[in-house]
Amino acid sequence: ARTIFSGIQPTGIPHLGNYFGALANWVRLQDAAVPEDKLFFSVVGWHALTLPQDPKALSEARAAMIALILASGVDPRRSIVFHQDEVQNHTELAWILGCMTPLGKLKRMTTWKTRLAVSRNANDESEVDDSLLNAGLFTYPILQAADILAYRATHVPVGDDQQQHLELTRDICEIFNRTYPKPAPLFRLPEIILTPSKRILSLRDPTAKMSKSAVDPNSRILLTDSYDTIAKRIRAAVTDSISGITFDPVNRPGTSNLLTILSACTGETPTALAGRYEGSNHGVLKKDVVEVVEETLRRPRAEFARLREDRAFLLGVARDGAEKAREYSDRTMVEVRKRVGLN
Ligand code: AQP
Repeated sequence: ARTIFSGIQPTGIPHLGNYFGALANWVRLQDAAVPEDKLFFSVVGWHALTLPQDPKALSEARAAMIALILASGVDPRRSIVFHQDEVQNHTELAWILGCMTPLGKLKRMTTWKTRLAVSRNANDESEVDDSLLNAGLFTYPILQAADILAYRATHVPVGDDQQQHLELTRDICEIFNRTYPKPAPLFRLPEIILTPSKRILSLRDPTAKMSKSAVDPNSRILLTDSYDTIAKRIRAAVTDSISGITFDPVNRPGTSNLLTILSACTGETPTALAGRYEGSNHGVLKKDVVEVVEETLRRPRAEFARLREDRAFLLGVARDGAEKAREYSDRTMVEVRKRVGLN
């Protein structure tokens, strides 16, 4: 049997990238699961705190995320949907794992190196602006490892941007098992399930990924966007002035991104789609992208509108989810405490 764990940050309404990269993929895994499999899908509030958040906005996004996960098709009768920050085992395990994680491994994380680079003084590279960095930004890959290992997950679906963190989780898992091997290794080495869909890029700057926290709202399409908003944002998407349509992510990132979106919505490969639009133009391509995106989002959008009115139901799902998550992770923690000598 498989135990699947994945999470999403409550940093805003999910966009097309989160939908294809995470939510829709979770539904696919849920549909393919056998009754013995266990699926944990978590809203990872503690991770959101690594960057400054407005408390009111965070609280709203956190509550909405449960509804959005369900609206995407995750079924709380088959999957355990919960708030990470309601299960204290994650932070306790993160501390224990942190005490056995070599510093060098954390320093090698690309996410950290990128943060560090941004905070460096342009004139003097050795100077770092500390106000842009915090300890949480450095150590959150350990919390991620704890999220996964608390459930002794066997499979973790992630986007390629998360692959390095998953490798670290596997390293930490091996370190724990090696340090406390008796009576038998506690953790199973989690396998990475790379999301099959390609990275969706910003509609305004196709060299960056589509992101919840990018400043320009026109750079993304949200799960809750109306048909008119979808049409406006796709029509304004940055492409290029080359005639005809080809799939060429290096030289034509904007055009290729539209093909990637079309591909994610239809299941056809971007190259096959490019062949179909070869003699066409951006206007025609964009028109079709608008229609397939609308078709894709119509149901989740309507479901979200319906679910958000049912506060009692949503609170019940989160409460039951946290209870079950606690029950499973408690079993791991009893064993962890015993092994490290804190029982
Ligand atoms: N543009 C993207 N294309 C494909 N997949 C994406 N994911 C994120 N952006 C894209 C995938 O969504 C999952 C959940 O992401 P997250 O909310 O935990 O954090 P994130 O990756 O940092 O997403 P955002 O939208 O960029 O949020 P902010 O702006 O708050 O940092 C992950 O599996 C990720 O791969």
